[in-house]
Amino acid sequence: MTSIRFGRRTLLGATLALAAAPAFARDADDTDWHALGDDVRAEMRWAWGQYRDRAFGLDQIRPISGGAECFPLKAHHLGLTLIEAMDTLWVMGLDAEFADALAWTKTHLDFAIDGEVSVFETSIRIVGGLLSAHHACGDPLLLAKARDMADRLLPAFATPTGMPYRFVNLKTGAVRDAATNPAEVGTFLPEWGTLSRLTGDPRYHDTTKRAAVALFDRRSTLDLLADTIDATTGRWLGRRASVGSGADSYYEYLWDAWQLLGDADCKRMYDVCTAAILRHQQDERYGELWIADVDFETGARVSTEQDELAAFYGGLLAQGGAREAGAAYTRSWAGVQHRFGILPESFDYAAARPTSVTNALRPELADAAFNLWLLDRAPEWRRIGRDHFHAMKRWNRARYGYADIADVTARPMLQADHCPAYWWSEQMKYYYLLFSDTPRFDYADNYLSTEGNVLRGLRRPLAPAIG
Ligand code: DMJ
Repeated sequence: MTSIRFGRRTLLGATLALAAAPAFARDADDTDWHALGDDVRAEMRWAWGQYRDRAFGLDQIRPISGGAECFPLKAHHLGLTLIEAMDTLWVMGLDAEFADALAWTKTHLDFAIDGEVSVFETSIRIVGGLLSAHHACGDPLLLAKARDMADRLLPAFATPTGMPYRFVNLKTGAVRDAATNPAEVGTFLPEWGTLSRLTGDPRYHDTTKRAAVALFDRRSTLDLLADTIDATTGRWLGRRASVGSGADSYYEYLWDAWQLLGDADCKRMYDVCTAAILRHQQDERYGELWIADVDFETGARVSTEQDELAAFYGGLLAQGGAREAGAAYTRSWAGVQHRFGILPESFDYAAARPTSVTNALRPELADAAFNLWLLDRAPEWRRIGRDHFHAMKRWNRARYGYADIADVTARPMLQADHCPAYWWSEQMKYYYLLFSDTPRFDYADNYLSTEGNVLRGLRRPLAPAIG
């Protein structure tokens, strides 16, 4: 794996950029981290109270109006927020709240609905959320529900290539949309491999591994993957290689299958893909490292725009051994955070300006900071997480919960009446784990999924509060 080296000029550029950053970015290291962890927990408890009072059992609360909206089905609620929140509530020791969510799940959760869902979204959120809640408390019904959902998603993988259709009907198994992308093809193995391990049924593991390998086998001679592919023919439909939207978690799950399941094939695939990305996509400008979009067959640069979704990638690079590049990429995004307070949904690093000014309450930079901190415990990663949390508290807090931002460049920032359910599973957990040093988590041996679901590393208290 290659890594970048910074010369004197770029270091000078980075120093000047730092000098231009607002004062709060350079706070002395006097933060009381455990008090900050308590604050995160208090915010989680407050937001959960709003959800419990106004939207309990519904998919997503509308944090400004107090209404609710469905996801991933269009016209039926599955209690998504509750499923996503469970292991976060548990790790924070919010045991009464966890018990409420568990009781609802055991009594009301029913997937036999005549409606279609995204296979990818439903797997990372619902299969993953139920498995992490099962990991927290051991209740066999949670595993049975996770398996029931996986069984309903399975028909999507019945293609000649093994790569899944994007949508499936939960009741009829009808499938739709063969034009897919790396993330929606290959973000399954950690959850489905766990399902196979816990149930003894190899189909979950084997089906999803076949899909991940089928995509890898279609890489270009440069070892790059493009952004769109036909799951039925295996033909590429696009040419753009990216680590952002539509690709991101494919690479994450190659590494994760190695980390969680010890899958050496996936580690080899991760190493091949990552070496190619570092060789062809690194772009160093103004002392910052970015990962450009390039043509997957020629390596020619096609864009200097970065999705905010790619901000997780520095943590992954570092986990996979490219520590220097991972740290540099995360610092590039932290610079954008220092400038705007909250990351814009996309950013052109050559022009140094946002290309989309919204932010869908995104967790990616906190995710990277947490993963980097797990590796070296350097305070700079905690400070990036702290600034992310403080900005969220300042700008995203609404009357009934936390809200998206419609414009990160406006002052005050404009909010939007939406709280994605991943908020309950991701940044609130990353912040808490980053600041609290909780005994409920094994900081040396753990695994968090792309949705922040903990599938390894929860430590049950000696006398469990939850039966
Ligand atoms: C989450 O659902 C997951 O992290 C996914 O992999 C992509 N990003 C969203 C949150 O932004």
